[in-house]
Amino acid sequence: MITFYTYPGPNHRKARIMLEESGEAYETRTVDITKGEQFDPAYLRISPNNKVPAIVDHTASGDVPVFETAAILIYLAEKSGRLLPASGAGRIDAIAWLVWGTGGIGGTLPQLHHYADLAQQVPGTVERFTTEAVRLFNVLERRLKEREYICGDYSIADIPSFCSTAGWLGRVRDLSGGKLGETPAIDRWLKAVAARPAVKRAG
Ligand SMILES: N[C@@H](CCC(=O)N[C@@H](CS)C(=O)NCC(=O)O)C(=O)O
Repeated sequence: MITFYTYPGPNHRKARIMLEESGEAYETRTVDITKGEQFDPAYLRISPNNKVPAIVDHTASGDVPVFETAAILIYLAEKSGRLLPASGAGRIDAIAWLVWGTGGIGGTLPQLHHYADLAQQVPGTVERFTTEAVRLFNVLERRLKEREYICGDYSIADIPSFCSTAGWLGRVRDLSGGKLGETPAIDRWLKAVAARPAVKRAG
């Protein structure tokens, strides 16, 4: 049994999709980050970076805490034997694109979200993060023109990028003022991932 510590937000969905994909049994515990529960000393022993999501796997040999979304996805893939090649070039390729999805797209879009929604605009910031978001979506479009999913077969590499792209592609296109063109490969991929039963269950 796995305990899933979370609060609704962008990273919550990524971990939840993988919990559903893995087939592992889990229970959900809310950590209300609006009330500061992420700083509770008991929670800091699970997630020392005071963020959600985190999991604790209650195994026969003891509890295994895991924090950071990318690490949670790798852990669940290894435990379940799903969505990550066991070795070789395919494995490191999936990990590289997983990190790109959490750190690249997943790192840039919340910044854009923050600056674009400020009542008082900070000169240059929206343009800077929009330019980077357009670049990242162009990288993704090029990749998906040549493959059905980011690493060929559907894998943990798709999950973070899917969550961020599904939520943000339209807004980045609007903010870019025409600099982000049509993205037919991304659009096809978004539909394919959204249609997966585990993704639907995760909500
Ligand atoms: N690098 C972390 C980021 C997680 C993150 O930013 N979580 C946010 C919610 S989506 C959070 O816990 N915020 C609470 C806080 O900053 O105190 C990951 O990928 O898991």
